[in-house]
Amino acid sequence: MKEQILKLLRANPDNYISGEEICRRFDVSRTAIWKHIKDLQEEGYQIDAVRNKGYRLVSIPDLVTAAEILEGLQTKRMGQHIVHLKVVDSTNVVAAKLADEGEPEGTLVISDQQTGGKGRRGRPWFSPPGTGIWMSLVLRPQLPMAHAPQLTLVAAVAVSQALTEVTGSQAGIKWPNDILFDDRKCCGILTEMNMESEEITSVILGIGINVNQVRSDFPEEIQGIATSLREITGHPIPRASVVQRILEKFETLYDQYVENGSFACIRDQWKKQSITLGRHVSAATSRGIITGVAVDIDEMGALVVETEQGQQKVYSADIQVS
Ligand code: BTX
Repeated sequence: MKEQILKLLRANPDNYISGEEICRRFDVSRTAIWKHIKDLQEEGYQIDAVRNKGYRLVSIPDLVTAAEILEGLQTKRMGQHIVHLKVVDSTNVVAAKLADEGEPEGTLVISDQQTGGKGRRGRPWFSPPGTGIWMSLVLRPQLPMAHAPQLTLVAAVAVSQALTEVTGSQAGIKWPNDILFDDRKCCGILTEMNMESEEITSVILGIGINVNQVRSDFPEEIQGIATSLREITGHPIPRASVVQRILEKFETLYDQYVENGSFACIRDQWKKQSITLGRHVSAATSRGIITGVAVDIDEMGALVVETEQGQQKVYSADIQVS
């Protein structure tokens, strides 16, 4: 009911909608309406309430609730079911649990804050309240296990395209899972796979984006490497609109990728968004450190590095780019 009232007010930004009309439309009492309006106001919606005139929505807060994300979202599956939480340890953990319980592909878990946000290899992901996007999508791709890491690359293309559009500045992919602006990290992607007898049952795609932080909001240890969309554009950005663009871009690319069953169909778009190719890289792999110039990405998503000993492929690593 609260969502329906919000929809009605949103559709009439220039008019007051009388309490009487809302009662009639939704067949509820005046008291019930007043309670919902109060709840919305507490969430941060500025609603003008004038005796004998009714209610008018004056401004919308920066929220990542289901109501804000679903408003105008142009996807078929991605994000059509949203679990929004105020605070959580990690959205990836919640999404994995929901996936185990049978939630369908496209379910989105999003939180205002994470207390145990995780990066790769057990590293922490700083996820303060109200300023970033901390979200995880449940995926159920029909793919061989060996292809799962490619989903990080597909997501990186979608996110970097969306962030380029939203900011008007070029976002670049640092292989395999970071999105940077001017060599500063704005987004990290963490893909985790669940399997049963050698088959993928679900993949949890976790995406963390710094949106409205200013430099002093970052803890000291990442102040020198992190940035936010606000820093890039010089103004705050509504987080829900960024989530929408990402879901829309990702759905298109993911469907294309799963249908083709190969990263090859995304590869050119990845190259276009990459800031890795052509740069000198140092990759810490399980076989040791590989250094050289990143010259290509192959059809499996491995980074091809030209070293003094010839070309070597890097399948999984942390890399430093210089
Ligand atoms: P990563 O291992 O590539 O990066 C982690 C490193 O990034 C940290 O060691 C730190 O140096 C730096 N870092 C930490 N927080 C931030 C930040 N907010 N901005 C910039 N740099 C930072 C990257 O792992 C993958 C991160 C995925 C995060 C999402 S959020 C939603 C989902 N839930 C969850 O627990 N993780 C994912």
